[in-house]
Amino acid sequence: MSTARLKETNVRIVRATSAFDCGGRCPLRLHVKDNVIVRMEGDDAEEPGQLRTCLRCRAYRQYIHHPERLMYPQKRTGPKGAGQFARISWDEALDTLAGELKRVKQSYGVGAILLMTGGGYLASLHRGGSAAQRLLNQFGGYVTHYGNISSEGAVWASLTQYGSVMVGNSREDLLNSRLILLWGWDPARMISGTNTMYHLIRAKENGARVVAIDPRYHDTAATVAHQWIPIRPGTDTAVMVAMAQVMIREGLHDQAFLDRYTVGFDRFKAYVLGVEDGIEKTPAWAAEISGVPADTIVALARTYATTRPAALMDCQGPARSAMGEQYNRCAATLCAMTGNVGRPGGSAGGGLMGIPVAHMFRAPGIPAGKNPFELEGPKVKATLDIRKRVIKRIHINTLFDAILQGKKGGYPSDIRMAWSMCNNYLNQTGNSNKAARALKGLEFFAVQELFMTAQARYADLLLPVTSAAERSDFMRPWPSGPYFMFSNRALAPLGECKSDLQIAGELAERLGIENFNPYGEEEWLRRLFEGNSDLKTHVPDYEAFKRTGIQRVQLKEPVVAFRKQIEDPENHPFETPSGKIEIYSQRAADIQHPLCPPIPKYMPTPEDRSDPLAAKYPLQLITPHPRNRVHSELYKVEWLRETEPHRVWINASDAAPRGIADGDMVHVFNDRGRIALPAFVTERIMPGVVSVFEGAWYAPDEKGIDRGGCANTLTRDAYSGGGAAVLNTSLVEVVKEQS
Ligand SMILES: Nc1nc2c(c(=O)[nH]1)N[C@H]1C(S)=C(S)[C@@H](COP(=O)(O)OP(=O)(O)OC[C@H]3O[C@@H](n4cnc5c(=O)[nH]c(N)nc54)[C@H](O)[C@@H]3O)O[C@H]1N2
Ligand SMILES: Nc1nc2c(c(=O)[nH]1)N[C@H]1C(S)=C(S)[C@@H](COP(=O)(O)OP(=O)(O)OC[C@H]3O[C@@H](n4cnc5c(=O)[nH]c(N)nc54)[C@H](O)[C@@H]3O)O[C@H]1N2
Ligand SMILES: [Mo]
Repeated sequence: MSTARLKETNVRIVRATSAFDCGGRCPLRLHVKDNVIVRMEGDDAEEPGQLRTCLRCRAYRQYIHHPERLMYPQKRTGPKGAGQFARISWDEALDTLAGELKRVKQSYGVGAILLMTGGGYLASLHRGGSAAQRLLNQFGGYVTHYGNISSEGAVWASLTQYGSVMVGNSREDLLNSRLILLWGWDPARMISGTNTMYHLIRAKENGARVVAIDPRYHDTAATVAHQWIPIRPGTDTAVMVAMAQVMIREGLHDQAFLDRYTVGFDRFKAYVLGVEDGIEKTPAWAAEISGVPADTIVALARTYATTRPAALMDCQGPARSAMGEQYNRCAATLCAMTGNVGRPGGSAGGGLMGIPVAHMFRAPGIPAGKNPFELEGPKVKATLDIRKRVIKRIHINTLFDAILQGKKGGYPSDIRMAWSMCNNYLNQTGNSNKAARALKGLEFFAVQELFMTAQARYADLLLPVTSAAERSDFMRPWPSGPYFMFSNRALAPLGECKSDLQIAGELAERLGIENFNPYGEEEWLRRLFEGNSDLKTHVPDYEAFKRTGIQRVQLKEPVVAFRKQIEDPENHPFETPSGKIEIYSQRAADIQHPLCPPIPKYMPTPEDRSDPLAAKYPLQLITPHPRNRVHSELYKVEWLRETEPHRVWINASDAAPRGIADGDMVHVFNDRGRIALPAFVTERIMPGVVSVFEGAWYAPDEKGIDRGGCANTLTRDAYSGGGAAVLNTSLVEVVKEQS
């Protein structure tokens, strides 16, 4: 469209992006007329380097202008969870929330106030959780959660092994690889940095061999893999340990690399060869556990050890399990055994894949070198906030158990009220039925949301918030970057929506906290920019950044994690206590936690295939991330629903004896709950395993059957030794629904 024509039609083009927790960050050009996005376009940069828009961002307009967006404050009128609400004024809403905060503080103390924040909006200024944390800090304190529901296993592993969470290479480095192992990694769906697939496809065209090791034959495997190795959930470590055994027995490992850069390989070797426990971890041993044939393991070990450089790409899905951190630690150990750490075309493993440029997660949740375990006993972690006030934290995957059990269950306090924003944890943490019970029992629950989500239905008070299109903000891409985004405000707030920051500011006035939100958006952003060394380093011209919406960072060469440590070890030790890669970790040993051994190990866990419970619930459930949503976000968008119906994946050999045909309505169940959804009978999942994408909205009917098909109705609210949420470790049974 010509500029003249645009002027005539009063269409503005706004450079923006979304703030979803979606694995990428798409530059968007929003065409706006009369406060409505009428059309959208993606990045207009030339190839290579154009950042292709994903399907979720292509549906952004449908999301922002969805008819079910919350448009005004509401209070509960029916029973808790019934979703019956009536419209109220902002004054009434804010007076109510401020009043409840004061009442609960006065009656029970601040330990009775739970703040729930999450990854709903990943940007700088308007990140809802930050405003609420700042407010409650000034109010006197609160209880909140710790542990990343997402990647705590990988964080633990990377910090233990490397003392750093920056374990990734920039994606164009894949072009230097001769072998790429997609070990529980499906970037065609979860993105892992916009353009990761582009580089993976180019790497394959460049001659790299690609092998997918996954219970599912996923989209990335279908696109680029030469070989698919199906593996039972939770058994990756066994296969990796057996690969180490093959390398050691055949002398294929890089002993010089191990001697120079690592500590503790001998301890690991003793375990692998069975010196420690009398069991040599042979391919036959691992085959029995994992379902991967022994000769496949032998061949994989030989190929991986002799094809250099090779990138073993472990990620977070398999780590979101009952001993998840062992998988990432063992992957990192194989990377060291093959000398691939710090080398172009190689990889360090560790599962996080981030590079230290323009990276959203640059500030790690846990500082390097800190013991990531609970500081005050098994269920509580205390941290000092900026004002040196101790904030008690509960592990994210036991949040609702803490509400139900309080002090008598070993938690820091009895929680009476919760205030929530940017999360849908009832839906997204383990055991949704328990979560629903917990939320019903609260004296008061306030939720700031864009939609009446599964969790929002349990609120006493609902506050409508603006979307990313109604605010300006700085945003960053997921791990691989490298670029910064300035997302320009495209729309005036829709309906009566307010930003989380504005809400916190108006609450502050009611709580007698002064000067909480002293600047307008424009000035806040300027000040944030001035105070952010990362932005200051890479963005030479603020006005140009704002105008174009993006600052790309030109890398002279691909970023390779730990390159300096490998090329110049004398001057660049690893950030571990020993200064080396810790295959044996004294810090882990000191914790003396039986589920967190100092070397990576395979250990059986509750609800794996060896659990006696498997007699009753013989199928292992995995719950990967959905292509057509961001977790539970975008769930209501019709365009996206059409792209992939919500179904349970089941192998034909499991479906047939149960009388299940493709498309049949089935129940997936265990002792925690029961969901109803259609079956997808397919060879794309291995026998004995079923898969339900996470994020569909929990919707129990009058019999308690979750008709929404929320994966977490079936999962456990527990965490591994290293703090990983065990969302991929559940046993279930599947039956055809009786009509
Ligand atoms: N479209 C979309 N993209 C997203 C998100 C989203 O919701 N939607 N969420 C984003 C977020 S917050 C995150 S943390 C990342 C998550 O990214 P990941 O954690 O990598 O994603 P998952 O989908 O959980 O799992 C990845 C793969 O692991 C496989 N898998 C599961 N269990 C096992 C196992 O035991 N062994 C092996 N070998 N494989 C296993 C699954 O089949 C899947 O193919 O994705 C991000 N990207
Ligand atoms: N079974 C299973 N469960 C999982 C996973 C899994 O692999 N399997 N993956 C886990 C992972 S990796 C993650 S990261 C979590 C994600 O867990 P959550 O962060 O709880 O997931 P979302 O569905 O993204 O919920 C974000 C909510 O924030 C709201 N929101 C968006 N923007 C704003 C805003 O600006 N202000 C406010 N107040 N609200 C906003 C959205 O409408 C949405 O309801 O899920 C975890 N749950
Ligand atoms: Mo995540």
